[in-house]
Amino acid sequence: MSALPAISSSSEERSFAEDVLLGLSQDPKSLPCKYFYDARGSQLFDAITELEEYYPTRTEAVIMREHAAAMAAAIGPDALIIELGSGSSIKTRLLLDQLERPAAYVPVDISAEHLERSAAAIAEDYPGLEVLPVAADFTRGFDLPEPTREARRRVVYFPGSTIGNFSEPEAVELLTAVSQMVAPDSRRQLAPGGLLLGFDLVKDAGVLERAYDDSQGVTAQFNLNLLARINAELEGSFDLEHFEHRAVWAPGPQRIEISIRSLRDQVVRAAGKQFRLREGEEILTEYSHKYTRDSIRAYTKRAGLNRARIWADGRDYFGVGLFEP
Ligand code: AVJ
Repeated sequence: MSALPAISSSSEERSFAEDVLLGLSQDPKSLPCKYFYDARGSQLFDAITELEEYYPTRTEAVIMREHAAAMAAAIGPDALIIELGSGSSIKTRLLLDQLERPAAYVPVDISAEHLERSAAAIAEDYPGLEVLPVAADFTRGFDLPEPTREARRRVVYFPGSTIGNFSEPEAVELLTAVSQMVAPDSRRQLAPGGLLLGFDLVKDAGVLERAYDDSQGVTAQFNLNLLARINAELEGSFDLEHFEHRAVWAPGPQRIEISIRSLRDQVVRAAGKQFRLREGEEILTEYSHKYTRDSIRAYTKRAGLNRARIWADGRDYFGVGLFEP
């Protein structure tokens, strides 16, 4: 067994109620974006990926379609593929289609039910591939199952620019934990492994803001759904009519900052406590950091992944890089 250590900032085993009470008691108020993904939130995110304005998902899939063969050649045969995320997307298949004799595929996802479904689908589509699902919040660390067939190296696949949800120190912590997991290991005859990482590139602020504040208001529903979830699960009293979605490009920290803004002075209840919100006050709900080739390489180098090979789409909107020790 080989563990991916937890990153310090991840909420220990704090419950939804504890995270909500903690976040709404802070100034500025905030709520962890991982709570977006209840059943309704996951449906809304799937709808977001189809939106014209939301380019990341389809752009990353184009990169995988065009370059997965080169990525697979660089990864080589008999690799153990560990995906941070359940692998329910086409991108995973585009990679698995090209890999030579992968030793096994280990999808890691916080939602056991979602994981079960997508792991079964992959196992069905790739009958010769050992699929070893791990239900875990990867920021809390997890143990790696042993594949039946010896792997030559370990490669972590982390698509979707989900790395963007982490602040710089958290991202470097996570990348460092990944770097340790894919490090060479003479006892197991493991050669140095790698990280195949999807990351969104810095671009025109208007393109970025439209991707997170679409004209149909689907992202607004996705964001405000978090309040509906608090109402449903924590006896919340949020009236969604009195809040609005905000998504703004912050050029300094190079991120989209998503928040829920109160449209009036109001007092709300959640998880048994009352909270005052002033008119205009914002509850931060998500950061989505954007990178340049230089900035993402600075992060991965700090994590001990010094070599990089980067593929991008024709508009240089999105990047996928193979980062190796
Ligand atoms: C799933 C975290 C990659 O940051 O683009 C999409 C989530 N938030 N629209 C992103 C998201 C608003 C998405 N990630």
